[in-house]
Amino acid sequence: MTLPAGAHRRYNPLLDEWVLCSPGRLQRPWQGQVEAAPPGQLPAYDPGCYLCPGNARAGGARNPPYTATFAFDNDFPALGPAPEAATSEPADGLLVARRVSGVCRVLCFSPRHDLTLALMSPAEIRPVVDAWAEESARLAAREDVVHVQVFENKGEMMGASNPHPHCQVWATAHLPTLAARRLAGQRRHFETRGADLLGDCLARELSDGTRLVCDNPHWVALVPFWAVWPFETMLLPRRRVPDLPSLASEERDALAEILSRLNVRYDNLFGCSFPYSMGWHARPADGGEHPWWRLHASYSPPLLRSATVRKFVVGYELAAEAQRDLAPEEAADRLRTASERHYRAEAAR
Ligand code: H2U
Repeated sequence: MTLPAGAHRRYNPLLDEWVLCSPGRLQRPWQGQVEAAPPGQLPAYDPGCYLCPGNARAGGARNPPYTATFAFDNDFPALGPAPEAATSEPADGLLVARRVSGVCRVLCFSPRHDLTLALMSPAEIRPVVDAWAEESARLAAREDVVHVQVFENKGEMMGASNPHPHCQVWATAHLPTLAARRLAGQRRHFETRGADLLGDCLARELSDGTRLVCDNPHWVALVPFWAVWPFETMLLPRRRVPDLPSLASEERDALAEILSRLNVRYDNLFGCSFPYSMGWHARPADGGEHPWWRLHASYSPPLLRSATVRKFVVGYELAAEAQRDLAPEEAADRLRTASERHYRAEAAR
């Protein structure tokens, strides 16, 4: 496949949107914002942390002396039981508001305050994979839930409120905007081509190779052709599974392994604890089969040039269309050549 050498647009069939790709634009000088360097070494236990074992949380509850993962109801949930207030559905379609209901959970990955997935071994990550699956299954089984969103905000730059390794799980009675677009995109491809969209993309990427980052017998990490964030990646299972609970034991082990490798590569890219937002995308929990849906995870990291210079989603992007300066193929090449031995382990030798 020959790609245009200069500026061009790429189509994202999953979200039915375009991204403007302007390779070479990274040459421009940068005299803009430089972020503070990420915090250095943290203590293994922080008596002031709301998430460490045995500590009191902001809402007053006390964490148990947990030894692996620990999940609890968010003390400051964005959603709760459906409020009584009436919905607003005027006939003219303006000023529409609907009630929402849901459940918000917090999941700690480890009792250790100083770890991240990049610093945990695959054996330590496996309980995290199981906890993602358990939380998803339990919430998806509820009558009042049609969508379960697992996501992790890592790093101050991405708005994480606490460095203790954790993610959140929000389950809702409605299908959120982006999940609905993922559903439409996968369904459209299935109905016109008779196969699942991400399975077809995976086959193309495996034969092309230029956007692959790393893989194992069950998973592939790649930079999507239509990536928006400079070092955005997608994790795809080789078998079409619709959600986390459907993963077999060997697929969960392999997921823990590839998560470890991908996160180490990210940290090694700029020699820092790499910030990102990560989300799992599973089929709607509405009881439907959704044969078009393939489970996938997206990593959206903000860093562009170094540990302290990030990409800003502003200007043209807010006014017109997503845009990137670094070609996805170049980002994949840099992630592919990054070491899988963590720089901190290397420094300790
Ligand atoms: P973030 O770092 O992605 O913000 O996630 C931390 C979540 O933990 C956040 O949603 C919750 C916050 O509401 N939290 C509690 O539920 N209890 C606490 O004592 C502190 C933080």
